[in-house]
Amino acid sequence: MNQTVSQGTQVNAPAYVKNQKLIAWVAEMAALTQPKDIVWCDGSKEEYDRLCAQLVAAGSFKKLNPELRPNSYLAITDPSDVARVEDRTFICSERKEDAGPTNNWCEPAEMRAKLQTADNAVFKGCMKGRTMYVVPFSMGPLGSNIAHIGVELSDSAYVAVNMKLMTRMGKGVIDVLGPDGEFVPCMHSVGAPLEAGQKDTIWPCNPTVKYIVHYPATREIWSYGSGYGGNALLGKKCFALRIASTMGRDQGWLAEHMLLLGVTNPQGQKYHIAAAFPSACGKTNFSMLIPPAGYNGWKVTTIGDDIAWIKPGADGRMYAINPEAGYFGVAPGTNTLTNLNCMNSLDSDVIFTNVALTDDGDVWWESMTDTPPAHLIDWQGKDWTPQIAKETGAKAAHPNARFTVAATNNPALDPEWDNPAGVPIDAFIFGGRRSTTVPLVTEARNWTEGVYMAATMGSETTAAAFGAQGVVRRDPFAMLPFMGYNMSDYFQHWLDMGAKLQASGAKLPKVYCVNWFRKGADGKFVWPGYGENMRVLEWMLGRIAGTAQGVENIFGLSPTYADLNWTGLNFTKEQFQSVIGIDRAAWTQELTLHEELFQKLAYHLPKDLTQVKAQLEQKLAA
Ligand code: SAT
Ligand code: MN
Repeated sequence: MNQTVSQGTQVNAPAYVKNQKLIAWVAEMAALTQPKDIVWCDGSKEEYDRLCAQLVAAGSFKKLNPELRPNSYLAITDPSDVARVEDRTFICSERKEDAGPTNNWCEPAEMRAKLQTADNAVFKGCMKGRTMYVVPFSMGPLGSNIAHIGVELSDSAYVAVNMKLMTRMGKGVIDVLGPDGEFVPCMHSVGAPLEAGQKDTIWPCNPTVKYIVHYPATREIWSYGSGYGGNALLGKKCFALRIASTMGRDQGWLAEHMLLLGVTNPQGQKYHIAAAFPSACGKTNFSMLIPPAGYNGWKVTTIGDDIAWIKPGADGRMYAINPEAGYFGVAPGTNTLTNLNCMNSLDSDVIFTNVALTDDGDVWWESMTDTPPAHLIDWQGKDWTPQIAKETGAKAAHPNARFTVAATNNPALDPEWDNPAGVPIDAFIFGGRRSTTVPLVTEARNWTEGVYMAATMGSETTAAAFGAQGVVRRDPFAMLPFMGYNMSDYFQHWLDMGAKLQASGAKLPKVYCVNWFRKGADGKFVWPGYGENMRVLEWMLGRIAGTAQGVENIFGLSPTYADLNWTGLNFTKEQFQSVIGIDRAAWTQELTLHEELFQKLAYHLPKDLTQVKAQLEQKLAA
């Protein structure tokens, strides 16, 4: 073991690191976890290439065919480590009520004992035989007043290279941090120490012990046992949502599970939309939407595909940035028809995880092409042919297989995406995956009804989280797995933010509830989705501008068939009726589910929301 590390004082910090708090923390963590050495990441291309080459040499990365997919890699994980682990995710606030009924809670002292201080604490010596990477990153444009800095310590080179693509990472962040800047400490270990002479696996992780822990009071993250996605890339869900939501509550801003897009109409007017959907419900596709035939002169541009940080500006409007700098998107289902911009983003400089490998050294996943290749190596390393798939149902790619790519690869990237001031939001969209009940689009009549729509959102579960798929669960604001504090207090925070801005004379963003996923009697999606969602967007912009009409229903205001632009699409009145209609019986049932949610969230549940529910019930009964 490296002497300097075991002493816990010398951590080989480069001369440009002036922040003593950071150096002391790295020393303390090295003493706890006992890595064999420490590497401070500078974020350079040389460093990225060197770490990728190391991962290739270790067998963790396969370099893809440089002719077909330049500078790109494939990583295959342990089969036990393929998604976020919600049942192992904890919010450790002092009081259980502050984590609320939607989070796993544990007393901070008890959790610290398990992780750090008890004799058998999991972080003790957990990096033995491994390198500790010091990964400084900024969530948001460097130096933006909406941005915040984090430092992740990780014993995974996979994490270091993914963080390079997903965040602004490296020396520039250390410069902004300066001698006494604040940072969120993010501790990560795959939980697989190596004894002397022990051979490493290609995806080190701990298949049985996992902890994804947040201490909101001290703004710390501790993640153990997983190397995958949101479990391990701690800037994403752990910091940018769970810790940041708490910071937002305390400081008067919002950290949301939302994509951000710009829409420019043929007259050159530009609007900005923030849209919340649960994981794997098409946020990346929506954020890169290509307007369909008949929409000449319209342009959609991407600011972010997953997370938005939103702060009120001096003019009373809400300004949003994308705290991330890359996309960690779902591969299966992505193709040139569903998301051409995304496919073009993936031409080079990509890290793929758990997709299939073609015989000529490229990647493939379900529905990437109409005709699958005759032979593949699937994500579990087995031979795969269309025939085998037919017989056994074996998937070539894991349903939660992902690509990691820098935002700058996206041909539809919005010119303002890196603007430190952010973009002003004109509308919020909330959407779940619902085969029934919820109409294609509904406008809230006011802010409170909008908050109600978001709070009561339900969605069928997807492969993004470990566990059963396709089960409807309430997913308020698409934040259920990502809330850093009590959900009811968060509803109140949204109501308060709206009230405060409205009192200042500002015009609040409009709020919409959408559902692209209603199914017909044949079990197939009725709405074509993807680029055709532009028709719904156009209606919203018309509403914002005061030119588009709609009709009131129980729930809010929806377009009639005549209110949408159908140029270029053959979609009948009957089909439209089946995606927009409100079924009273289904809604009576739906409201009993809202009631169930409200009972669960009764502690601090805002009265405004129970009032909206009472009004809906009255309308339904009328
Ligand atoms: O949290 S992940 O980054 O693994 C993906 C998601 O759930 O959206
Ligand atoms: Mn997400």
